[in-house]
Amino acid sequence: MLQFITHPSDKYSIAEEVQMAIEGGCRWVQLRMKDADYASMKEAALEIIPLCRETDTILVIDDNVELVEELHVHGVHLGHDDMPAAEAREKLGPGAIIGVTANTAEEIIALKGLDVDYVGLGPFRFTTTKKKLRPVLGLDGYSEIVKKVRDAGMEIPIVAIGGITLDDVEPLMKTGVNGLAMSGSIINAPDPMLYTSDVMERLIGIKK
Ligand code: TZP
Ligand code: MG
Repeated sequence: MLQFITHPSDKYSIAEEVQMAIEGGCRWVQLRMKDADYASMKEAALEIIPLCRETDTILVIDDNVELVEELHVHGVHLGHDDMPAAEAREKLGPGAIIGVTANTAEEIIALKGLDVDYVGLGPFRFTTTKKKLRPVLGLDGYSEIVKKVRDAGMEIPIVAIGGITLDDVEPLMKTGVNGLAMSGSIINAPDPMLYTSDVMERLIGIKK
């Protein structure tokens, strides 16, 4: 599974980015607008909601539980400084998708018993898309963390994130992660739609 994460770009609007990712075959979008206020996030969300609905694309919003509640999108992605997952679950109800960011096995294992749907584990490598980056994990980091989490009896889907490009799809999936999240490599590709479809093709070729 591929999650496309939006990021401000000089070339495209948020809606254009999402349109290209969807046309390339991606069916999971995270609306991430780090420096935006509530109103501009809402405006972008209202533009992309129809695109997502028409194509059965899952839409989660970064940080903003209130906007998820207001617009009834599928769910929220919560970072370290955001609302605790249990509180978000209480607000959004049992049907919402809740994703949480992690950098270590211990952080994932600490989620045991909480109703969290997936973990975004990273960064894989250095990236300029996120500020205050935590230590990079590399392929070995993913293999170790996935093993520890599974040994702890947790089956929670793990999504790799951070600096991921097309050529990383196969080696990363081999570490045992369940999916990938990508932003910059898609947005900055000469043809984001084609790049997304290449990623999707490689993902589909990998039996999980
Ligand atoms: N969390 C960890 S790395 C990252 C986030 C949101 C940025 C992912 O974007 P890119 O451009 O694929 O590195
Ligand atoms: Mg956050």
